[in-house]
Amino acid sequence: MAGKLTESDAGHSESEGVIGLLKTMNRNEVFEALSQGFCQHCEALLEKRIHQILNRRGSETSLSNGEASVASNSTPVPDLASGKQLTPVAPPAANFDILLSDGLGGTVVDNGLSEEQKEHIRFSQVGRKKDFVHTEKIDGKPTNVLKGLELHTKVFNAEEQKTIVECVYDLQRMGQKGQLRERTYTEPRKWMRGKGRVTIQFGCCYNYAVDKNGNPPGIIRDEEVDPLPLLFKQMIKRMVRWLILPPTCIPNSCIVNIYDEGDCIPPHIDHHDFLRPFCTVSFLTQSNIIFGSNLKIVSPGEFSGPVSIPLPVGSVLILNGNGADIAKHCVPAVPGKRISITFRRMDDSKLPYQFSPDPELLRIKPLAVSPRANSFPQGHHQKPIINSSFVKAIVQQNQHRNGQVIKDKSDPETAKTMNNGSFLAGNDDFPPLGKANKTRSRR
Ligand SMILES: O=C(O)CCC(=O)C(=O)O
Repeated sequence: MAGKLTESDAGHSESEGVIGLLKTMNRNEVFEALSQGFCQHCEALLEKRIHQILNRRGSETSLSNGEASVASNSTPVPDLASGKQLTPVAPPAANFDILLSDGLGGTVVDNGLSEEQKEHIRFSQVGRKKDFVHTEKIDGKPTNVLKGLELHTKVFNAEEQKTIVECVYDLQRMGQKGQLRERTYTEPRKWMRGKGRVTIQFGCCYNYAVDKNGNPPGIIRDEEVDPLPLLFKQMIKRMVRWLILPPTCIPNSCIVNIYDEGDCIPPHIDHHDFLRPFCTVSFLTQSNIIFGSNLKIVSPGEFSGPVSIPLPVGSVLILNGNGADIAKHCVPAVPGKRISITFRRMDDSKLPYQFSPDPELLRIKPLAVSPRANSFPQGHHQKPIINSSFVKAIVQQNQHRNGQVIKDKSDPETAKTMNNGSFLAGNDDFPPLGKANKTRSRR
């Protein structure tokens, strides 16, 4: 490679040679060109050069506190006020494109990477587990009832989780003060262990069980709830861009579950008024979700089933295929305060009558990644070529410089086998929504 990068390469003029070509490219194109297809030797050489350049820049920036820190600090973080302003307001285009925070810059030293580069790096750090297997006999046939489940970890970093959780608490306060539409916020009376989960619905009013007006379970088309908050739309955008959700099934509704310690969600299969896949994002406390075609009630808030999957904070669980439609799922009494946000796309024929599609959610494009030679069978789940050792080196270099500790633990998502059993959720487990107890604050 070194030889090829000389300006007077084998009869090529500067404008024709590799250096000449590189000079005609913008930063992102250069980044792309340098991110793929090198042999070990060339990659090592490139890595060495990058280290030299970064070291040089590191010593320069440590002597000046001007431009670099300004550039880093200028990375926009979504305004929590987004939770307060529920009428959708179009954010400035640049902010919306930048997607939450990059988590690479720290607050003091600029890492010299463009927003696009940082997004690629964050994207390459996402853990993706898609090989969940648990075989049960369904209609006499051995069936992997977990087929279609995917766990994507490290999708939202600690800073982003904090922002999202604060936003949820802001929304909860608004709900408690009666500032959200009636069926948006529901805080049931905690009449027994496991039964206190608060829910906040956006995009549609979903009825878990026949309600006081006789509405059957499903989306109530003539009922209005508040639209998706801006921050939640940014989360959706990230999940589509980072190949977690397909662009063919962009969520247009969500339900926020706020669990106190001991609260649960009983075994269920999500209603088919919602398309597949759908997903749930976890915050505050890692909890287990249990899957199986038969789940058993053990005691109030406690359930058992054949497979238990830990949901790390900041992770996204995709439910699709058998994992959404054959296996039931539930979250037993949680060990500590937990928040989850379940994003789902409504079936077009079930949209609320007043629903109008949000333009911000119409044109989300997945991040462009170069497929490896051994590309994955599902086209939208290819590993990016950008995940090479020298890009990791850039990340590590910057983490070192910003004083961050590098953790590279494998994800603890090993599924445990538990007892099998049978269970049918009663109406009692999903009380009708819309009766908010506005007298208590449980934060
Ligand atoms: O809290 C969770 O992770 C699961 C939520 C869920 O199953 C639902 O909202 O239907």
